[in-house]
Amino acid sequence: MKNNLLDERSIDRFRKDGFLGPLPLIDEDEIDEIRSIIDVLLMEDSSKSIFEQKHNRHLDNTTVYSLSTHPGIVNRLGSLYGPDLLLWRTNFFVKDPGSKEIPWHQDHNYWPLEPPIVASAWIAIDDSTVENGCVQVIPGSHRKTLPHIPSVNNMEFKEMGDPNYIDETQLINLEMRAGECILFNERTVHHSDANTSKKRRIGLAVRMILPIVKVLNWDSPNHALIQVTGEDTMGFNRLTKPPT
Ligand SMILES: O=C(O)CCC(=O)C(=O)O
Repeated sequence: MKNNLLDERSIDRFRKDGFLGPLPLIDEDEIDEIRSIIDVLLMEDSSKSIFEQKHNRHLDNTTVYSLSTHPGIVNRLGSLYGPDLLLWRTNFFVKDPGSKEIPWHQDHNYWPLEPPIVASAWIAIDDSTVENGCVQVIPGSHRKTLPHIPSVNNMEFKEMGDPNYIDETQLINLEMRAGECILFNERTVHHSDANTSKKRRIGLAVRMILPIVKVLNWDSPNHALIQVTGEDTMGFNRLTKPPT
């Protein structure tokens, strides 16, 4: 695919299913090198809380920034959402052996975005399999809004999608080789099981928004976004520069 732009069939599939992938992004040698940098980044660091270590490292680390804004992410999302993209957040999802289940959910439920439109790219840093808790999605689930209720069974999040509205028989396991990615949107119902294997599973989730989306300041008032392509045609949000 030229310049990583999506063809019409892929665009239609994203519209129909609410996700796309796994898609190739980074080759094996390069992801091994990136992983060794990430391993160091995620090591315990007494100057940072666990939250600070795992979230928004694109703001202070050039490797995470380059990975988050790889042309295979930006151009594919550009094919779906147009040329004006702002990098809002990045999150490392680290599933060590024994890590808990992440409940079925829709991302828009948790986030301070108005209107609640956000595109996610989830990049596999380690191989991601059924055994170590790969991401699972329900195709077409993005067409409805799901009620969320308090989580049960010691899940990773405090709220989960109401099971009465989720048809788990339709789930797709998105097993990925390290260096592959998936794309999904704010309403795509997704989940991952507890990691019952002996292998770690790390993914980097990259969240891009459009200039029309205002990030409300109820959870991180000082957070700033980075314009990765096009123009910020609205000026609703605080911007900053990439790390150097
Ligand atoms: O990494 C996972 O298991 C879940 C990821 C997720 O919920 C997300 O990226 O929104």
